[in-house]
Amino acid sequence: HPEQQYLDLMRAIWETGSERIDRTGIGTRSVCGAMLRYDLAEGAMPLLTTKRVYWKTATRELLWFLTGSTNIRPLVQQGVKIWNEWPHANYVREAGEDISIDDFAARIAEDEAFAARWGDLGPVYGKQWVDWPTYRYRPDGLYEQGEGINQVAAVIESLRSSPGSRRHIIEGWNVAELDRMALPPCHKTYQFHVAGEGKDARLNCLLYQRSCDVALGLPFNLWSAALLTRMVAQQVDMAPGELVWMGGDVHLYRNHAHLIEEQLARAPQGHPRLEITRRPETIFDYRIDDFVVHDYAPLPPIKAPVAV
Ligand code: DHF
Ligand code: TMP
Repeated sequence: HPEQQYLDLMRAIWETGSERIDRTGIGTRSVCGAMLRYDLAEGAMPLLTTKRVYWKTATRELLWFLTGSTNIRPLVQQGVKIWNEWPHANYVREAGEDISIDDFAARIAEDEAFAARWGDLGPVYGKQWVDWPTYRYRPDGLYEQGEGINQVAAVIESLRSSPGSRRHIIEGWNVAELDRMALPPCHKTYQFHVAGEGKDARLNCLLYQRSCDVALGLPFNLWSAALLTRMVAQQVDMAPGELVWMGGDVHLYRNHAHLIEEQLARAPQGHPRLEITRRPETIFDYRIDDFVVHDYAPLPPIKAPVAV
C-alpha cells in the first residue's frame, strides 16, 4: 500500500532520529533527508487513511494561496483554523492583550480593520506564488517597485509552450523577504516535469520541503501537492504522473508520542480517489465544490497540539 511509505518514515524517525531542542522549545526527533513517491494515475491521491485527514481544509488553504492572499481572514471565515496560532501569538505579544485564540479568531472574522492590522502573515506563499516582487532600476541609480511575477501562471504557460523544459519551478523562498514572514515557507519549491509526449504526456511534480512536521504538517502537504499537480495537469491537458516528495529536516515532535504510537498500530484502509468535477477556465478559478473524494473510509482522527 502506498501509505506504508509514510508509516515507515514515521517509524524510522521515531526509532532512529536524533534528539534536539528546536525553535519551538518542544523538542523533536529528526532525520536529514527523506523521499516519498506516489503514483497519481486513476485519481489516486496520497490521502492518509490511518487517521482522518481534513482534505477540504487543506484544499481551502491551497485555493487561498492561489488567490494571493496572506491574511488569515478568508480562511477564518470558512472555518479553517490552521493558521490562527501565529497571528494570535503575535497579537498577544505585541498588543499585550490576553485574548483566547477563539476570541481572537472571532474578532478577525467580524472586524475587517482588525484583520487587516493583525491577521496578516507577511509575504508568505500566496504573495510569492502569484506576485513575487520585482525591482526596476532607474537612471539615477535608485530603484522602484516593478510588476509582480505570477509564477503559477508562468509555469502553466511554460508547460504548454515547452513541456520538455527543466525550469518549471514555483519558488516560495524569497530570501529578501524571509524576515517579514510569520513562518518562512516549509514547502518551498515545486518543480514540474513532463514525461512522455503528445497524448501520452504525464505531469510529474517534485516538492522539496525544507522542514517537515511529519505527524501534523505532512499529511496536509502531500494532499496539497498532489492536488496542485492534478489541477495543473488538467489545465495543461496532461495526465497526472507521479508526486515525488523530498524532505530536508524531517521530524516528529516529542509531544506527538500518543499520535505516533496509535497511528503506527493501524493499517491502511483502501484507496481514496479524487474527482475534479469541472474544468475551470484557469488555474485561479477552482472552487471547493469542484473536488469530490471517493472511497475515503479512514480510521478516526488523532488530535495533537501544533508547535508554535
Ligand atoms: N507548525 C508546525 N509546528 N507544524 C505544522 O504542521 C505547521 N503547519 C502549518 C503552520 N505551522 C506549522 C500550516 N499547516 C494543522 C495542519 C496543517 C497546518 C497547520 C495546522 C493542524 O493543526 N492539523 C490538525 C487539525 C486540523 C483541523 O483542525 O482542521 C490535524 O489533526 O490535522
Ligand atoms: P521552522 O520554521 O522552525 O522549520 O518551523 C516550522 C514547523 O512547521 C516545522 O515543524 C515544519 C512545520 N510545517 C510543516 O511541516 N508543513 C507546513 O506546511 C508548514 C507551514 C509548517
